[in-house]
Amino acid sequence: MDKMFCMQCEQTAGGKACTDVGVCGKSADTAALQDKLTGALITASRIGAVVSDELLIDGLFATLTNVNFDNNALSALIAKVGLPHYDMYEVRDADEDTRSLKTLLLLGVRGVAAYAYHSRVLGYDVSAICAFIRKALSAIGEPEWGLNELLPLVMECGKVNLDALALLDRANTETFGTPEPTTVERTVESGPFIVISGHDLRDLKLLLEQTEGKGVNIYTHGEMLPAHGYPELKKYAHLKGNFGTAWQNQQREFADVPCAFLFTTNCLMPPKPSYSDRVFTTAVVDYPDLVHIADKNFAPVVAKAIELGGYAEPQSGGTFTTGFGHNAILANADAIVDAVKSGAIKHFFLIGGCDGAKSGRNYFTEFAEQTPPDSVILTLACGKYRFNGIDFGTVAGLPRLLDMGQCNDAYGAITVALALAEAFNCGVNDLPLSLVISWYEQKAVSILLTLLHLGIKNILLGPTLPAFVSPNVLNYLVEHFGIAPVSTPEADLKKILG
Ligand code: FSO
Ligand code: SF4
Repeated sequence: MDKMFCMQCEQTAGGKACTDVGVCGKSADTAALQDKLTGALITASRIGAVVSDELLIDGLFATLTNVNFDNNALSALIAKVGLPHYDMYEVRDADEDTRSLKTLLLLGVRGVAAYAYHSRVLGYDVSAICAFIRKALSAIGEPEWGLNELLPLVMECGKVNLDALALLDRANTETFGTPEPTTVERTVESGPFIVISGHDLRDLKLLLEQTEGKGVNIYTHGEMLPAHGYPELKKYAHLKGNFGTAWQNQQREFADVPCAFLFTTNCLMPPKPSYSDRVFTTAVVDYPDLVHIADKNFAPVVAKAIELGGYAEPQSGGTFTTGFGHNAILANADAIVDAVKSGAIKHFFLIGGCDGAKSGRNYFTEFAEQTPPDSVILTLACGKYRFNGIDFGTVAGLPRLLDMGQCNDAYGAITVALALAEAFNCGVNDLPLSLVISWYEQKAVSILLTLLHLGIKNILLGPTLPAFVSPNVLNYLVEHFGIAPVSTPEADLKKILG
């Protein structure tokens, strides 16, 4: 008998399911607790038990890939829900289309919950989003429901995720200002420093406040890179730059580095002994034996950074640029429209999504490299690290590569696409725009559902298609939306550009 069953991310074992131990490092007993937690939230939704929005969101976020590996923390969440759990094996053992749609819905609402989390901690009302999450969880527990009942809910999940992304865009800009194009240093200066990873801008702000004037520099990691574009964050002189590359390289890039690391959300990998003494977690992230900061008093992180002392000499690196959110791009809307009309810009590519460890992900580097010089590359999320070190030059006075932000900022890309469609008086699918999306975990699932809800067609998805999509569900997606797996950069570019 299988020790566990998890197929929720792109690196799932054998492209099917992790059944012994997670490729991500999740153990079978942790997987069982995550199932129990999900099952208890399903029970709560089915019987209408009072579970606060906070607990609902935290509980779902804790089950995302690379977030919570700590059995005590998961058991505490289960105890807080305090209800018997729906058996998640009912989903696994359902017919393959029901299982596929229920899994799509569950992973979709996990992604929605992650986005709602950031808005909630900034004080925004997420009750309408949570109402849908409860409806979706309840549907997952419906024994008789199949394709006809579940498909509309899967599509509705995409709509609700759009609402969640729009709310987060508002929450971030109202709290931290409108992102502006910014050059980010990759040189690490001498002296004590902290590297902060994950997506939570509020945690970064709190850390910046608590370290101001303490002689400790702050560097962002992974998905925290776009934070440098926000006026209310970049104003801190000790927010120095960005460290390392995408999440899957952390075990190599963190080894023996003389600083403290703070993880605010995914993607945490099991820390290696060479640096595990200096990794801290906060919020929904947890890992056995690491110090967890529950009260947002980051003094232990600061103390560790001072103890380690940082580098004696600066470690030189290049630069990245970020901060091309929808406001920054649309400030140039007239120039962009003119450039398209004159033929100076012939095509837009959105190449983004999550990064991951598989070698097939070189596709996204090669694809970006092979895009023609009269095209613009919009990017977002950690997949950008596959090519954001490359100088793509400029087109029509704009940088060819525009980093729109985190995966959380997918709303910005949607806003730009809709604005261009309006300017050209056409539909989004008629624009010279192609979406080439890399996926890894459940936030990407919710974004994909949002793109489908908007009727966006011909998305190229890679590096592989999700294991939880059954042949019938895939046929539906191909027939209605023209979704296709990536092939080779050469063939895909030829198909797109004709
Ligand atoms: Fe990446 Fe990880 Fe942002 Fe994900 S750091 S993979 S989709 O958690 O959330 O893009
Ligand atoms: Fe496997 Fe991904 Fe689940 Fe981890 S999250 S156990 S790698 S499918």
